[in-house]
Amino acid sequence: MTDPSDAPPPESKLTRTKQSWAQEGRFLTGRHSRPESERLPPGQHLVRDWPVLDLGLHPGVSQERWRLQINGAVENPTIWDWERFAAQPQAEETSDIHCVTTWSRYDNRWTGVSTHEIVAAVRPKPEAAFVALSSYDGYTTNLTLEDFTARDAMVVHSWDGRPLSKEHGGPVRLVVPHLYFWKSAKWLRGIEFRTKDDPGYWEMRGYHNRGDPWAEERYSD
Ligand SMILES: Nc1nc2c(c(=O)[nH]1)N[C@H]1C(S)=C(S)[C@@H](COP(=O)(O)O)O[C@H]1N2
Ligand SMILES: [Mo]
Repeated sequence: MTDPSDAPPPESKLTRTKQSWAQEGRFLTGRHSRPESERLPPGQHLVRDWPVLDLGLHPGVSQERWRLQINGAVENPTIWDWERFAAQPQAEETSDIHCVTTWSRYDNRWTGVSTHEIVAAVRPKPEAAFVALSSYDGYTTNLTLEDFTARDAMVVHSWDGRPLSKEHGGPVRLVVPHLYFWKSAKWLRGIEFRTKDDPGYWEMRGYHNRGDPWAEERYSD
C-alpha cells in the first residue's frame, strides 16, 4: 500500500472543470458586470410603466420654495437653494429600479448631482458613518455612508431628460439604485451625516435596515 499523502490527489474531469472555473472566475458576479440573465434580482418581476408608491401625501414643493439642508457630522454644513443645486456639476446615470413590492423597472436615465459631489461640498467628519434622509412629506430613511456614496447614487432632478414629476418626488429626489427603492427618498429636504444609525420610516416598520435586492433583504428578522 502506498501512503496516500505521497501521491498528488487524483485528478478527475470534475476537478479539472472546477480548476478551469477558478481560472475564468466563473460565477463571480460584480455589480456592474452582471450578465443580462441575472439582471433581475430574486423574487422581482419586470414592469414597463413606472408605479407611484409613497405615503400618499405628494407635497407640492416648487423650485423656488425648495431647499436642501445638508448638515450633521460635517465640516461645512450648508443649505442649497435651487440655484446652488443647479450650479453643482451635473451627472447622468442610467440604472434599474427594484421596489420591495416586487416590481423592477430597467433603464431609468437620471440627471442630477452625484452624492460624491455632496460629500465633497460638506466634508463629513471622520466619525460620520451613516446618513439620515428626510423629505417634505415627513418620510425618513437611513443609509450607511458607504451605500450613500455608491458610484451611481445621486440626487436627481430629471428622469429621461425631463423634470421629475411631482408624484415621483420632484423637484428633487434621491436615487440609490443598488438598494430597494424605499431608500430613494422623494421630495428630498435634508441629508444629515451621522455617527450613529437610526432607522427610518419603513425600517421602523418591519423593513430591512439595508435592503439589498440581490440578498432579498426585504424585511427585518
Ligand atoms: N418622501 C418619500 N419618499 C419615498 C417614499 C415616500 O413615501 N415618501 N416611498 C418610498 C417607496 S416605499 C418607494 S417604492 C419609492 C417609490 O418611488 P416612485 O413612486 O417614484 O416609484 O419611493 C420611496 N421614497
Ligand atoms: Mo416601496
